[in-house]
Amino acid sequence: MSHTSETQFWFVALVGRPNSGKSTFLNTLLDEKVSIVSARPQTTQRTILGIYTDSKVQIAFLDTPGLLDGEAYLETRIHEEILASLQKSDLILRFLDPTRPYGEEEKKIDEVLDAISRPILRVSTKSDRPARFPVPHSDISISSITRNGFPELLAQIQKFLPLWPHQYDESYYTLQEKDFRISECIREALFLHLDEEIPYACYVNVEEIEDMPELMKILAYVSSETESQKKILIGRGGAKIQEIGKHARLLLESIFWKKVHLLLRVKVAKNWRKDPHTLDSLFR
Ligand SMILES: Nc1nc2c(ncn2[C@@H]2O[C@H](COP(=O)(O)OP(=O)(O)OP(=O)(O)O)[C@@H](O)[C@H]2O)c(=O)[nH]1
Ligand SMILES: [Mg+2]
Repeated sequence: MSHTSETQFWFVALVGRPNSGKSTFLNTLLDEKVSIVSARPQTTQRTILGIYTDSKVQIAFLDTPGLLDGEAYLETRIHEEILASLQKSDLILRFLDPTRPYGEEEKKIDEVLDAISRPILRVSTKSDRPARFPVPHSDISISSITRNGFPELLAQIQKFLPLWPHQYDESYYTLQEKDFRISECIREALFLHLDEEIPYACYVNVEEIEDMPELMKILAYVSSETESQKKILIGRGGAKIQEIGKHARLLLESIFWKKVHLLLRVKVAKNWRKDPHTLDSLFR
């Protein structure tokens, strides 16, 4: 850990509407799978810490959930999660997606950010694709496919960073608990293998982990809201849940660098999205 006054450190929040490419940016920058990604909006539900360190600079990125204008219980928790991360941050990277129009969601984010006085860098994302709706007043344009704009963005961030000792050992790129990481990988698999509402109607809890030097054994439950969702989750002869399990297992093996045995069981938890106890356990 570096303690010299020559080093720089800060918390930098990634904020923007769902699907604008926040999590992909973080994974690409760190070259590690810290945050799950899908083509569907609202993939990230909890703030994910990703730590970037070089010889001089350490940046603790807070990858926040996409900001949505919802009134429901789950959305309220997600909103609280975003606000807490904004409070913690010293600089905000506002992600703006030029492949979609600047809509009501963006105005809502403007309002939230106006209420939090932090410096903001406006980052136009997905520059490898045609910018059908160019971002007004963008400071920088990046692509997480080509890494175009990454060095320039880091240089711009660095101008804001105060001289400050690095807060994390340089070998750390995240501080997520093992069970959280596992449940996130399973959630990513749900997003990739199930259509429409179903991934949003499911939550995951990891029941048992037996972690040995060359093998990790995991028992996890996927809970859906209804019996009919449970049927779809399981699929014909268990085919769907096997596909989901395989995706999650491969992801976990690449993260933990060991063989993984993953047993997935499916349950129904009626109305869990309105149940304060379940939400407490997910947003603990
Ligand atoms: N072409 C292209 N696609 C991108 C880029 N960055 C992200 N994507 C795609 O955009 C989709 C959303 O990416 P995410 O990183 O999950 O977006 P997010 O902002 O974290 O979304 P939420 O977690 O829902 O708020 C995925 O399909 C990514 O592959 C990029 O630079 N170029
Ligand atoms: Mg995300």
